Amino acid sequence: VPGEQDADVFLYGAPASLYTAKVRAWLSAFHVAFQERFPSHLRYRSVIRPAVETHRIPVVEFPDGTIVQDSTVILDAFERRFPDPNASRLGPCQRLAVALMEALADRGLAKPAMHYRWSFLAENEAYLVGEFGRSLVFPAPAEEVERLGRRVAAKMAAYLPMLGVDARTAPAIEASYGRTLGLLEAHFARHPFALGGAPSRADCALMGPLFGHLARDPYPRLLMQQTAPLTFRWTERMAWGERQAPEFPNAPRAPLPNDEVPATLVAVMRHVFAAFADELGKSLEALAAWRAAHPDRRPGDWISPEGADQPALGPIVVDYHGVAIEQQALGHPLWLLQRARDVLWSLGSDERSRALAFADAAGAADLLTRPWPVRLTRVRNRLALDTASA
Ligand SMILES: N[C@@H](CCC(=O)N[C@@H](CS)C(=O)NCC(=O)O)C(=O)O
Repeated sequence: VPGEQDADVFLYGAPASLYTAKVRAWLSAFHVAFQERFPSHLRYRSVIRPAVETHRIPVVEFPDGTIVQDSTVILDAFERRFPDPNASRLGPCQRLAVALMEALADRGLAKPAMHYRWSFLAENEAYLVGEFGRSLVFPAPAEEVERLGRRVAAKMAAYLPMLGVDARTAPAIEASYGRTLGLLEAHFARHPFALGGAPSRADCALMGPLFGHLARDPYPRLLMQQTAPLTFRWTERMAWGERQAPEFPNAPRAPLPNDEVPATLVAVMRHVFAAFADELGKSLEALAAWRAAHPDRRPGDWISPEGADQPALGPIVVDYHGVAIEQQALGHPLWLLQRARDVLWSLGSDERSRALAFADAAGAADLLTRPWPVRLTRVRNRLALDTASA
C-alpha cells in the first residue's frame, strides 16, 4: 500500500492554491504522511525558494533533500517513491486518459475556477484575503494579514484578462461549468473515482480546480453543494483519503477492468475539450510562430529570454462553446499535452489504434495526431526547448 511508510514529505503550499490542491490530493488519497508549510516558513525563504528559482507553489521537499516544483513533476516523483499498484495495472487507454485529464485539469477548467473566485467578491473576498494573508504572515495582527492578503488577491485577480474572463464571457463560462457539473454528477452517481473504484492521478489533477477553488471558495462551494452534491462528496473522499466510500460499499478498490475508461468520464472530457481543444490548438500555432521568429534559440534554452517560468505565447481568439474569447496562448499546458502524446506514441500499433479511438470519443484525437512544432521541456523550472528538438 503506498504511503504506509512514515514519510517526512514537506509540502510548501497554501490551502487556496489550485496546484497545491492537486499535490495534496495525491498525498491524502494515497495515505502518504506529510507536513504542509506556508511560503512564510523560514526554510521556504532560506532554502526552498532559492533552490527552485521560482516563487511558485507547490514545492515538495523529500527526506533525502530533493526539492521539486511543478505539480506534475512532483506527482512523477511521488509515483516513483510511493508506487501505487493500481497505477501499474492501468491499460493504455486508461493511461492516456490520465495524461489527458492532467492536461485538461491544468487550464481547461481555469476559466470557471477563476471566474467563480474573482467575480463574486461580495461572497468570496473577505475569505480569500484572509486565506492568502495567513499563508504569508501568521500569526500576525489582523491588519497585517489583510494588507498582505489584499496584495496577493490583486495580483491573482489580474490574471482574468489573460484567461479571457470578463462580463461578456461570464454567461458562457457559467453555462459550460453548469454542464460540467451535470456530467460529473452523472459520473459520480456510478463510480467513486474518475477511473472506477480507486483514486488515480486523474482525480488528483481534477482536484486542483474543483477542490482548490470551486469546492472551497464560498460562492462556488454552495453552488456545488446545491447542484452537484455527489461531486462535492468526491472532493471530500479525495481530501479525506477515505478508504471505502460509503456510497459504494462494494466497489473493489481498483480501476475498471479491461482498460475501460468510464463512458461518463469520456462525456466530461468531451465537453471540456469541446472548448479547450481549440485553446490548445491555437496555442500550438502560437508556439510554431514563436519558433519561426526565434530560429536562433538552441535546445535547452528557455522559451522566455527574461526567464518567465510559464511564458505566454501571444494573443489568440478561442472558440469557447460558440463565444469568441480573446486571451493569451499559454505554453505550459502544451508541455502537458506533449506528455499525453508521448503516452500515445509509446504504444504499439494495435494499442495505439484503441487509444486513439478513445481519444477521438473524448474530443482529443486531433490534438494528439497533428504535427508538433517543437519539443518542450523544463529547465530550472522554466519552459524550455527540449534537447531532442534540434
Ligand atoms: N505549473 C505549476 C503552476 C503553479 C502555480 O501557478 N501556482 C500558483 C498558485 S496556485 C502560484 O504560485 N502563483 C504565483 C503567481 O502566479 O505569481 C504547477 O503545476 O505547479
